[in-house]
Amino acid sequence: MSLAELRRALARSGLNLALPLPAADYDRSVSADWQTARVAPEVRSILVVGNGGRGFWDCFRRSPEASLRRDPLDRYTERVLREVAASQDPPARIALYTDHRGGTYLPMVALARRAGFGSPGRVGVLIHPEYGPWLALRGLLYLGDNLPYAEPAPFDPCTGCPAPCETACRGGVVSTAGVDTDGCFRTKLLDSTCRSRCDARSACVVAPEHAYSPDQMAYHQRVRWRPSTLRHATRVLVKGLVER
Ligand code: B12
Ligand code: SF4
Ligand code: SF4
Repeated sequence: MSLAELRRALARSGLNLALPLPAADYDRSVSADWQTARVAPEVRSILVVGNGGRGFWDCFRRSPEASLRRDPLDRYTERVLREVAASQDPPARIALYTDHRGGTYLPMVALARRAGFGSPGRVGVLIHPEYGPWLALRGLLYLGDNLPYAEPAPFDPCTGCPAPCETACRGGVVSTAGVDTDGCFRTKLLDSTCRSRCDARSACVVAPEHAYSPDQMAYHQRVRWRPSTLRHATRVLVKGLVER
């Protein structure tokens, strides 16, 4: 399947961002457990898959997974990626952004940057030239073909920007140094508004027309309570008290 055909197949389900990375570039970015020699020795290219704007959410809302209680969006993503992977000859392997090997997640942001998804903005998340901060990284396809790769063009949206993201942030955690992720998480625990929307992200001047819908935003902003989240929450709350 050509890159254009792969993109069309993914985009039909809302995964409208897919950029290839040569296997050697991928191997330079990941830990030992994630090397292609261990994950899929025969691969030549890795397709980094994500979504920008609202389309993916709309496709998901119409899917059978939307009524599931546990991780419905991730389960929808997994089905779509598996279906596209199975249509390859030979079938491709997949990895999801939530997968870990040897206790390590994939460095999805580093891989996406290298593939050309954009640059990290002051507001923390990657800023994409067309979709601004309104994108998410969903997973990878490991493919046997050599897909065409182009070095990403330089993109620096924050230099010279008046940075309305900084003043809009409810926790005061966005600065020229980027976002203080522990401070942001602490604010989310203490301020319920940040558990349903991110005013800093919404203030970004790049591509506001692609902003997530309120229900899409609320889904992504919620805190998912798991044992690891509890440990993380305790750590950032204690750190906040010590820093006072
Ligand atoms: C674990 C995780 C978290 C944990 C981090 C806990 C911890 N410190 O270990 C928690 C639950 C707190 C979290 C929160 C968020 N996350 Co997160 N997270 C991940 C995940 C699944 C793994 C990160 C990792 O360990 N990578 C491997 C190591 C080697 O790479 P790393 O870059 O050094 O990892 C560190 C950073 O990624 C950082 N981190 C995690 N999330 C985010 C988000 C932002 C904006 C920043 C600046 C840093 C950051 O924590 C990691 C460990 O220290 C990734 C997906 C992935 N596989 O990368 C998403 C991911 C990085 N998260 C993402 C997002 C959007 C968020 C949130 C904004 C979600 C939200 N709407 O609230 C928040 C913001 C962070 C904050 N303010 O606290 C996106 C970023 C996408 C983008 N467009 O740039 C990712 C890629 C998921 C996705 N589907 O797109 N996250
Ligand atoms: S969620 Fe709240 S604290 Fe975190 S960056 Fe957005 S506005 Fe700031
Ligand atoms: S508002 Fe400006 S400074 Fe803030 S993240 Fe967007 S482009 Fe960067």
